[in-house]
Amino acid sequence: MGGGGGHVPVVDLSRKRSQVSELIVKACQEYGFFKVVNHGVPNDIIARMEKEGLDFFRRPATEKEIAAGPAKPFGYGSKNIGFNGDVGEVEYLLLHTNPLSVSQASEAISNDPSNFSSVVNDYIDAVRELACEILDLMAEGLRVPDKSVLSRLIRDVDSDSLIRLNHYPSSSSARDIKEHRVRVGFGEHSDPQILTLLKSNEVGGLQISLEDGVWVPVPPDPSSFCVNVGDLLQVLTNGRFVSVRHRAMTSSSTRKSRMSMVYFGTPSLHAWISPLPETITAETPSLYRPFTWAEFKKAAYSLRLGDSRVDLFRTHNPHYDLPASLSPPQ
Ligand code: GA4
Ligand code: GA4
Repeated sequence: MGGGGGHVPVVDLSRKRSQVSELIVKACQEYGFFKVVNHGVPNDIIARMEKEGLDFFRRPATEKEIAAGPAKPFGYGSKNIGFNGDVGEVEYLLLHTNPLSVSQASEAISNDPSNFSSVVNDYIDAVRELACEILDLMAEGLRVPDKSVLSRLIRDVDSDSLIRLNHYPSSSSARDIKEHRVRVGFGEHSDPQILTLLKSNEVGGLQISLEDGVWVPVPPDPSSFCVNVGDLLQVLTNGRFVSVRHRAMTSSSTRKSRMSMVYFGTPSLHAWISPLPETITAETPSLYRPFTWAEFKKAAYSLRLGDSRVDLFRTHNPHYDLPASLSPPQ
């Protein structure tokens, strides 16, 4: 695993299990981010998903708008992120991972909906397995006796997990390229969920933020998955793991566009989230109060993209008594 000097941690999942789990814990504590190689997700499953995404984004704007659908924030979107005025140089497809939602969304997205659903479902099944494997390794590294306590949250049949395809157009003019002019594709934020697995093509743009606010570019590498610690995992580990702030910039040096495929491992809406007992000690008492994913999600969508959400749920926070609009029904 490399660290510092502009490098990001890389974890080889084919190495000895005890070493892998240690490296993962270290990366999650220091960065909230790492790359995995030898991840076991079959290349053809990735390639087929990539093709569906590129075929879709290549279609004329008028056809893509039809795929936008009424169920905001799901379906196709362009430039607008969330509901509170955030924008970026990005177009996307956002889907719920449950098979019924996938098949319904496919009707508006593809001319061959049954093929589209089966490609997307295969991809979802493969990345969910990888996410669960990584969560089990984290639990082992944290010395949590119940090894599947984290992965169970996203294996739930009512999991609120998402899949998102982001397409970042390449710089529009020769002048942009010449002057290395970059624009914000997807602005600085942390992911609200438990764990994010991101796969991109060979075009760069992803950057992670270190604690001191320095931006570190993540070199594009089609053979790896990027793993982000989400807000819920920060809470579940009582702040030992940090949810990494990251952003995506449009490219300045190539005419090729960037596409990323992102899986957000998420519990069910009614799941209760609070620090695992093993992470609560005399020196570090529980930093967060218990809440449901539904409550956290509502808070996330009521704030701006770059706002910190976890702070609202800290036990010592003056906002502990949340406004009624953010409180769970009692
Ligand atoms: C960031 C991670 C996922 O892409 C996402 C995003 C969601 C959206 O685009 O609709 C959010 C954003 C993300 C964080 C805060 C809220 C919700 C936009 C926004 C302002 C789908 C998610 O779950 O949270
Ligand atoms: C917040 C959490 C759950 O209550 C909910 C909500 C959903 C709804 O249809 O009421 C959303 C809202 C919640 C977040 C953004 C989207 C979806 C309304 C809305 C504008 C059921 C959910 O899943 O997301």
